[in-house]
Amino acid sequence: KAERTKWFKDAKFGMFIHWGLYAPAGGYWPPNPETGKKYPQHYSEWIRYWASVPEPEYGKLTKPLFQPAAGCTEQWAELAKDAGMQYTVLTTKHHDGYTLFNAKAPYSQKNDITGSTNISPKGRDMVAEYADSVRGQGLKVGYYYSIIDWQHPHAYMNSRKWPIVKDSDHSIYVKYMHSHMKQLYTDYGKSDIIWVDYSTARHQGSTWKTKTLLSELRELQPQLITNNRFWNDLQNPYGDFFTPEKYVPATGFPGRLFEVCHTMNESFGYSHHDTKWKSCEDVVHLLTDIVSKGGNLLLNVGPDAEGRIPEESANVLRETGEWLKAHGDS
Ligand code: FUL
Repeated sequence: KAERTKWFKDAKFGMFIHWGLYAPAGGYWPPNPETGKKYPQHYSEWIRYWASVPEPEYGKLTKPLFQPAAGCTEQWAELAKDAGMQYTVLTTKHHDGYTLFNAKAPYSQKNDITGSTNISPKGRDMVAEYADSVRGQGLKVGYYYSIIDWQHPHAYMNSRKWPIVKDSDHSIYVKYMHSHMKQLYTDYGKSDIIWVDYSTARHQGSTWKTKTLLSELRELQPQLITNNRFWNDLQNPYGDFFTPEKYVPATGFPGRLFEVCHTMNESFGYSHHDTKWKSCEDVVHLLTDIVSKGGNLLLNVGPDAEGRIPEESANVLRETGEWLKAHGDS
């Protein structure tokens, strides 16, 4: 294990990228900053939940609003490199259930939802573009995947808010989710991190069959390291690293690897109204505080509907890279 995680321990600084259908909504529903209602909650990637958006309205965000510009992932990777980051993690599927890849596992019957979860534009695969760009800069590649799923009719979380299926069969969702994750670590070359997201006992961890899934993923790619959110509760002792979210544990986690995930403003997903940007000084303080406690910083950017990282955050990240070059030891 020490060998497997060595690069991660040394890496210190990575880029988190939250990008999906919540980007065109940008914290408003209907998805328009002039006419929509503003949802002031910090996590814009939760808009589907905050505004209780059902199908088919939510899926309509794909066309024509979600419009990744050609080469946008190249810009992300260059920026990560310029900022002095060593790795990146992209949301391949967030809680809203839509995927940036063309998932081979389709929705299953016994429900009214048809069609694909794929939001990549026709003829493109944003996960492939991302992985190529990031590897092209010599950085390590990670995928965030949400086990929580507000779309799939047989996922627990879905039935809590949108009771679509009466006789919900959770095993259908488990198969679906396993297939997605295996696809991610089969079709996109050698990768480095599994960043799974769900975390509380409420979501009934043991029923996801994560132990089986993890051993299957490790068989596919033995070098993979994983966060601790495969299991119940953020403080659980499993996985390769802990994942404190938007806070720095006072004394770190002695004897354990950890990675603080934090945001450039308040939200992870793109938000039109969240302009509380950190300065370069803020980022340097955060990074040095975490690193002095033995952890990594996974700092988030939220590209907009066209895949552009807001200039305010891009500028601060470039400045941070300059600072690191001048003051860092590598
Ligand atoms: C949380 C999610 O609910 C947030 O939206 C975000 O992705 C964060 C990193 O993890 O659990």
